[in-house]
Amino acid sequence: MSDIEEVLRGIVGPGHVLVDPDLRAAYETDWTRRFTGTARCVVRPRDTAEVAAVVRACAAAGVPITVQGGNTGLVGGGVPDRGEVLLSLTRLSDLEPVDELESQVTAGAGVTLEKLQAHARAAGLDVGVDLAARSAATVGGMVATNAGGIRVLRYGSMRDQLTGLEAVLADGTVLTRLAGLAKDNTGYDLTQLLAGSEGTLAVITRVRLRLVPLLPARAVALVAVDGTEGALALLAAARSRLATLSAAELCYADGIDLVRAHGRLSAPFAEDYPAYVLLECAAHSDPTDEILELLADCDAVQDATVAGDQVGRARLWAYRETHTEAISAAGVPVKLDVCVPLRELAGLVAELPGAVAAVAPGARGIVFGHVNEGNLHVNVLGAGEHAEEVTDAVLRLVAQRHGSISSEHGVGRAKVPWLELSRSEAELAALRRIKTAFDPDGILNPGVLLPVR
Ligand code: 2HG
Ligand code: ZN
Repeated sequence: MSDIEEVLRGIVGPGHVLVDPDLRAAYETDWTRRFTGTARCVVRPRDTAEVAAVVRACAAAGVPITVQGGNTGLVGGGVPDRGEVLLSLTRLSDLEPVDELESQVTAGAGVTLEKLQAHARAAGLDVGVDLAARSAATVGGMVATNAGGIRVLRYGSMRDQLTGLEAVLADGTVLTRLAGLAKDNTGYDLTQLLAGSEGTLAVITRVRLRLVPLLPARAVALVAVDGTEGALALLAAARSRLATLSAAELCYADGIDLVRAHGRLSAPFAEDYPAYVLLECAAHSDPTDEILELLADCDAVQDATVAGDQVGRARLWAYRETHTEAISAAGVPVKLDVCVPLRELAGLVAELPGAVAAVAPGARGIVFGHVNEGNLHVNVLGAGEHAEEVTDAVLRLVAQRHGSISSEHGVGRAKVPWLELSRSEAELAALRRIKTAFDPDGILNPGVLLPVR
């Protein structure tokens, strides 16, 4: 038994240092099954003080750490590479009462989004971010990766909800900023710096989030359109006419076919169409009429179905939200999460199949995403040994069209070699200087976001 495991046992108790390969396994492979590595051990502290002690002990022993939340990330950022201590934060699950005066809440990093939603809703409020992995994704990981999801259109991504946090720095120092002040102009914004830093600068242990109104009346429309251009025309109409718009999602015929076969879902319409847009409106009073009027006036609409009740809404959302699980059931995909300016979207979608076929014959790309942000999830099945070439081909097309190689999932381990397509040399140098200032010995998430020095 090596020294560091003994020291960690002394900090978190023997039951929370997992060395047995069978016990480590669930932490060592990510949700997609594409990224896998070996941890020296898994350590599960229960509070900030234990996290700080773990980080201090690892720093003293020169042992690197991989930080993990709900392990729902899709770019390999939370799985170990080569024998790191895997620091799992799921036991940091304290949830403070909702601060109704400020409309904010403070939560431990390990609280799942679903638990936070239930907590906020019980107080008549809601969480601004929502995403399909809600039952397992943890708020610490969501802040660390600046998660997006299906409501970015209305409330922004995770960093926009953030009013403060607590984090452990690489030397074990605890940084606490949880007052949640609405205005606080006192120099560098460390809270925002840590959002999206993917565990490379500090370990986030608690977050303070602003909450949004709980909107009880919702209506969802699944709209058939003739392709990407039609989807964009509908989006423009929806953005200008629907004050209560809270989601605008895009999928295509091949994705719908896969989802239907996987979930045994009936066809949404009597005919098949090239593309589909899901719109959701949320308000205090029923927004159904508003949606129906828009659909009646918009030439891009080929057919549409609208649901206001909970069961009907869930039925329509399933066509979009089960893409990820249906794709994973068909194989281990190469997942690319990109965005381009909206004027480039149709051109990109049109050239994707050719670009994929040129480097990985027989592979197929399923495309879906958050159309409002020009954010496409390009999932390529059957790439086999050509995963790198597929990634390279798609990300270069995105860069040529002035887009980002990671729109909402982060860089993780998966996109590190392509970061220079989205960041200039000057920016990369600045990022490296920030990393060195926070983590001079490179013990936090080595190989994530930036290459190991
Ligand atoms: C979504 O929008 C998630 O459903 C997952 O970001 C995307 O599976 C994916 O590629
Ligand atoms: Zn997404």
